[in-house]
Amino acid sequence: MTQAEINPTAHASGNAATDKFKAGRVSSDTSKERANAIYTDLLAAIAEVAHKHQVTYDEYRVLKQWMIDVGEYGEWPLWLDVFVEHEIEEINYDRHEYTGTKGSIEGPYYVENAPKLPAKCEMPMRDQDKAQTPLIFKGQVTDVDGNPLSGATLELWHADADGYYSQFAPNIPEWNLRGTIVTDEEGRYEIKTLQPAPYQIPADGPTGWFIDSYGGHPWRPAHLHLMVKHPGHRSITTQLYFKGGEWTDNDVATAVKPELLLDPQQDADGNNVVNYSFALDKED
Ligand code: MBD
Ligand code: FE
Repeated sequence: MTQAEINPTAHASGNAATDKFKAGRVSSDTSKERANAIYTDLLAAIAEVAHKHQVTYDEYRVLKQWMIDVGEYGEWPLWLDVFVEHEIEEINYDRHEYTGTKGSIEGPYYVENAPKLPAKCEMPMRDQDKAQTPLIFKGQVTDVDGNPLSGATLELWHADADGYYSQFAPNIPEWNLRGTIVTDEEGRYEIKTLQPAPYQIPADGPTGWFIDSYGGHPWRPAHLHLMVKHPGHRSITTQLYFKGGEWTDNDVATAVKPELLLDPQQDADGNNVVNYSFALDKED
């Protein structure tokens, strides 16, 4: 095995995320008038910052080199989702009068169509994953009035104990720690997985150099990613964190909300057990 196969590099995970994103070609119905307003304000904001800080030619050239590097390492999905997505998520939540479960950022490592699993299930995992502290995550999907939503899907994905996501690091089974759980007649689910660990975003590429350049850190608190869907209801993309966990107060991706903190309790068998339910708003 080469070193690159043992330790996934920023280059490899970045390019995997970029390829995944490019596969679903995106579009937006933004009008020319709106595009013009956004572009004008964006350039004005850049001009203001450049003048305020009297940006030098060396600094301008370093920025240009860095942006080229981010592209070549495939790290635009990573950099944008870490530093910008939380603002977009907040804007689009605040624009509506939602009362259901809070969302959070999707991040770069979601994959559609994870295999379906029954309401009571264990996530696909290897022996090394089973050696970690088990986490039993259970609850119910309802509408905002508390009516159970049977047949709702709960897509769950998270990193292994080493901080690697299947399909974005080598030598991990394709759907490891990824699944689409279908709720039962009462909208309930009970999922056995592993207790995730704090997560360091890939730091050996241009996103890591960027963080180093201002003396920051590349850590996110331990988290579970979820997408919860039911026909006729607004889909929720969110993340759940752990109360008192490291980095919950200074997530590099600024994506923690107090409503999204879990507080699991240990049962007699040594499992961490937690109840967390989701309320879905009606579709707009
Ligand atoms: C992650 O796992 C993640 O959740 C985010 C937001 C960014 C990078 C890696
Ligand atoms: Fe993540």
